[in-house]
Amino acid sequence: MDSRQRHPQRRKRLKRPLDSIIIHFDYDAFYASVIEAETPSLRTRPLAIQQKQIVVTCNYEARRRGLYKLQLIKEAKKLCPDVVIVLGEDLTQFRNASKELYAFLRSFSWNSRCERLGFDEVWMDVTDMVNYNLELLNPTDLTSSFFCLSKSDPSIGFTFDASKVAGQTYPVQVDTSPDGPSNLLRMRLILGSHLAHYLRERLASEKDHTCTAGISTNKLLSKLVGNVHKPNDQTTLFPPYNSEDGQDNVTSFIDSHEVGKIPGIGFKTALNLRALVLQRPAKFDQGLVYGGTKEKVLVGDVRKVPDIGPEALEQILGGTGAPHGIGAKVYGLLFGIDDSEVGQARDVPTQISLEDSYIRLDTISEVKKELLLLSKSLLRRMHADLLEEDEDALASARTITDSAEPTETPTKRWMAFPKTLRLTTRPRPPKNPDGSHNRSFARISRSGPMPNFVFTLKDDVDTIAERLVAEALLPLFRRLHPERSGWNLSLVNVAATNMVDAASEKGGVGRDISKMFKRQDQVLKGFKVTDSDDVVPVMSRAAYEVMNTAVYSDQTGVVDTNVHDLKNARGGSEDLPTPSQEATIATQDHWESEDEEMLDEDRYACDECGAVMPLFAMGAHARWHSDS
Ligand code: TTP
Ligand code: MG
Repeated sequence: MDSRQRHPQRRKRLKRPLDSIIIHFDYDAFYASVIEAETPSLRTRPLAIQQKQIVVTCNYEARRRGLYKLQLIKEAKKLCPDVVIVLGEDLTQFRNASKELYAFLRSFSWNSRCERLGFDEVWMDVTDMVNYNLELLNPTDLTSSFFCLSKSDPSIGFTFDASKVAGQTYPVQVDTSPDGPSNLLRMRLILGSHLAHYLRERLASEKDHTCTAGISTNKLLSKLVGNVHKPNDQTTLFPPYNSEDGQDNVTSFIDSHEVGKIPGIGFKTALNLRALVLQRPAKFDQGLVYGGTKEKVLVGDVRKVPDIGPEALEQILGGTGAPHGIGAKVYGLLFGIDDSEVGQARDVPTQISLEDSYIRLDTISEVKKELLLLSKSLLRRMHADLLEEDEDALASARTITDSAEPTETPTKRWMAFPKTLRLTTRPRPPKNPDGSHNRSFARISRSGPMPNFVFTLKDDVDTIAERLVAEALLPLFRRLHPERSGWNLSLVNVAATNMVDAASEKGGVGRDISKMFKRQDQVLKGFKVTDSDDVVPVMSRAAYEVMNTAVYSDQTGVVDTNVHDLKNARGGSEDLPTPSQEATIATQDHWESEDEEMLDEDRYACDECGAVMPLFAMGAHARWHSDS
């Protein structure tokens, strides 16, 4: 039965909301640029960053010589024998640089709507700054305008020519005359383009990083339009944005994208959409790292499917595992409509999670060793991400001396504390009767309260880690795998979740560790930790009252994976796989749910080494095995 018969509704043209102005930043060759900032002489050399056997990124000099992201190191060396290769397995310096650049951009924001995706992308909702400056424009003298960066100090800002857009535009030829159609939106986008230009220049001159920017009315379009001119450039998606007949710039822009390149359309959804258009599965190009599919199915092709609409898409894409309302969401995306908000800046991640993958992990003593390594990394990350300098150290010290924890060193304090410790494993299933392996297998997890002793600052990380393994992780492990042997794990993940914002606690618990411990004890007593695979701690009424100002959120925090893995921070866009390491920063909306969608079903494990990756990366990975 074809889709027309099943879904007899009419095709609708959607109206695009135009209220917001969003800038998307993507740092150029980010890891390479971090290395170059440290060693500027490398700027003129071809430079590649290596993780496992793969070039995760390379600078633009290397790209000029034919190198590309996710190329095998071996090939890169063959192509460019003088390439400088730097190991990028340790993410610390990239994480730090990312935080610093993000803080810099955020410092300009008025509304704190500033959201990071992965390490090297940031969206800023600059609607308020743009609208404020729109009011300040003098229509009779646009060429010498002043963009005000502070509402309280009118002298802070920069001069600019508001009769012209800054940087590039999509389409190339645009009408900038002051009284053409879409005048207001055009002016607001022009203001956004100048702000983006200014911020990019400051980032380059003060932080030594160039970036690429996209300016439009939502997260989706700003991210996509930024890609039009890379690197070190910017592109504004120019009006008209709406039309009766589809003759607007958004339609022509979005229609030319392959469906798998649309952030928010995950790997599986893209497969389904291609199959919908082709009426059969699309052919894959196994040999390509970036691969995707041999048969490109464009957004425009999907929109032309007869009787396509939100309900039809819900029927095709909905079902087990798919988020509710996926049909309406995807239908909107096909029109370039994305109503997800730019997330409010957050100082702490909502979750910290670390994992490693294994070819063989099947004895308790090995498991203990790995749990210890993961626990040490987890604790270091908790210290790095959740502690801040305590300016009130003396005051805190006085309080602490009266408390049960008199020897705490009060120079740092917890900004947030995770209430739950989660252990996840991915056991390899036994071989099928015909000797084959299942390609993808599921993760299972158990959770329990995070023990209080992890928050102490008087013991070193190694000591706390040992205790964490013995007293919390091994008991969780035994619940997951009660048998002493007979299992073989391909992955272990240790996570600190259910982050509670200390500053939002009544009475400023975050300022006083001893009080926090006491209160946390009370709170944790209220947990009913269940044994389900998807543990959501349930709080008693009393515990809820203690914690009534706390923030509960399921947003993903930070995940570092030391495996060949998918860069699942990428909002479901399938052109950005990560072969080795990943870092995920919280997002609050469908960008993340798509990632979640990718997490288990769309990852495939290599039979040979257990490395996990999306289907389209498997060809390259197999090639790597045969080469190595
Ligand atoms: P990207 O933004 O994809 O790449 P880039 O910033 O290096 O280059 P571009 O100029 O094209 O934007 O990724 C950001 C960083 O993430 C990159 O510097 C290295 C890291 N990364 C991985 O760890 N794994 C991957 O698979 C990719 C593609 C990137
Ligand atoms: Mg980048």
